[in-house]
Amino acid sequence: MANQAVADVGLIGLAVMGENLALNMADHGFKVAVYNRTTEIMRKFIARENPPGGLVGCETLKELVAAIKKPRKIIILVKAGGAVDKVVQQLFEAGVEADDIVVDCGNSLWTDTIRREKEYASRCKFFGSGVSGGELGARFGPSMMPGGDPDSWRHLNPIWEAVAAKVDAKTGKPLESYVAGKPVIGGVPCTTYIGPNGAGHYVKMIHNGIEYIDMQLIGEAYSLMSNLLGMKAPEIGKVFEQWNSGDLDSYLIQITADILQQRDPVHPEGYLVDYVLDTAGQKGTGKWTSTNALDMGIPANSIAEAVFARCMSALKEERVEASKHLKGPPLLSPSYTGNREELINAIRDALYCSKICAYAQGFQLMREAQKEYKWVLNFAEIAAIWRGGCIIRARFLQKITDAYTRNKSLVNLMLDPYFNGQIQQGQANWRKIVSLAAANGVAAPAFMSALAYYDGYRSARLPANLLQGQRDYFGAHTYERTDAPRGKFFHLDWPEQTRPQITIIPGSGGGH
Ligand code: NBP
Repeated sequence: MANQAVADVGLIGLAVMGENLALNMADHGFKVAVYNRTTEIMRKFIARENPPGGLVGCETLKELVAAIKKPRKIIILVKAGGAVDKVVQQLFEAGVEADDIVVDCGNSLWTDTIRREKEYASRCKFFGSGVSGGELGARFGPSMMPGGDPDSWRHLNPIWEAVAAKVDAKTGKPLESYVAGKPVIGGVPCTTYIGPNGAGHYVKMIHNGIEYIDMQLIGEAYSLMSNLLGMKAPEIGKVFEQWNSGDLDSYLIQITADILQQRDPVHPEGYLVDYVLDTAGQKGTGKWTSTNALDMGIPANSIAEAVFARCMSALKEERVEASKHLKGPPLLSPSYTGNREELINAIRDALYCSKICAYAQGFQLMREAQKEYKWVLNFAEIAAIWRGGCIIRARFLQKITDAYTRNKSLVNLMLDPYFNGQIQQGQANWRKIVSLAAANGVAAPAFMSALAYYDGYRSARLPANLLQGQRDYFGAHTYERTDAPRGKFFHLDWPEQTRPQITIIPGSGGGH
């Protein structure tokens, strides 16, 4: 236990993320004062793990505050929500001062971070940082998305850069974080200053929204191989293994290959995935992304579809019952009698094209949010720090980094020549897979919604003209005309008038 300020940094919350991030910091030479609300957890952690002199166990927050050198840097890794505010209040009581930097590294809602920074401004420098990579990421190198006061970032930067995952400067490929147990020096760290107040947590939320759709798309590819071709889990696992050596190379594809080839511990003759119940949980960040998309009016339909797909999966009992009554086309196994290799390639193309749309939606959200919150986000850097450490890390992210490096004002990722080219190459197969899914009654909401996004976005004219007619008919909500300047609104006296009269309405339209 410490009786003087010896630690470089403090950490509160010793669950999965906190313990591992503390060890990661200690490995990189930072002395870390650690505290957990339940003291026994801290004691056990120190007894089990303490690398020589790297950790300072603290039984109270007062002890923790006293143990850290000034200006103090204190990381909070507790359950997101009210617990963060409780801990901050307790830190004030424990002696935290106005120059101290209190960093919330949990999955906090970005608007909470904006509020907290303002609310606590006179008592500490409150800072928010997204951390992605789960347990292993926290231990060996996560992707970190810091947001807050730039001066605080100067103090945090050396720690963040040291502990973050590293990628090769030229190829963007993740590097081993530790060789022979020693942290690797060099490489480009997967962290960069994102922007003020809630920017870091916002970008982390988008990362998680993209993670939802990435996982859903992979799930649909698996389902299509299983339902259309009658393939078994390990065979599909081998396909994912192959895909992982091409453009789809990513952490999620790699773990999917492993998961599908994992034998079941209870029935070793079978495969684990076949015994896992098909109901997915969620912790809310995908829902936040989708709600934010609706709030800002951005068509992130595939991200929302991935959240709804989890909601649908959760209706297990209802689905089981409905499956007895709601008939679709007969599901033969295999129902596809064409060339199997060609179909597998088509599924790969559909996955890749859908993935481009999903990321386009995530970046479109960030583009809009920066206007709303007056941030200046660097999309090339955001894509670059997702190349390693985080759950969505992928070869693909180097392509996104390149796209935004070529054109930092790119309006939509799909318009980048590389991604546009990929969609042109893959779209016939993408359409084939969506058609086959529909014809065979296989649910593929993410593939389908991504295609709808693509077709909607590339349509110079959509049927919203009719919709505006309907809105004007029942609610006098007005419409704009193709033969008049934008912003000029018209209303027709429907249909009671024998000869409809057009009225020009000053100002904007409204209503439902
Ligand atoms: P959890 O989110 O499971 O939270 C558990 C920790 O919060 C424990 O240390 C617990 O202390 C502490 N805590 C709670 Br709950 N209420 C508290 C309170 N009122 N005062 C003080 N401490 C309190 O931990 P986690 O999974 O390590 O995640 C930490 C943060 O990182 C979360 O925001 C999470 O969303 C985010 N995150 C998690 C992952 C992941 O893979 N798990 C990945 C990325 C981000 P106790 O031991 O006394 O109960």
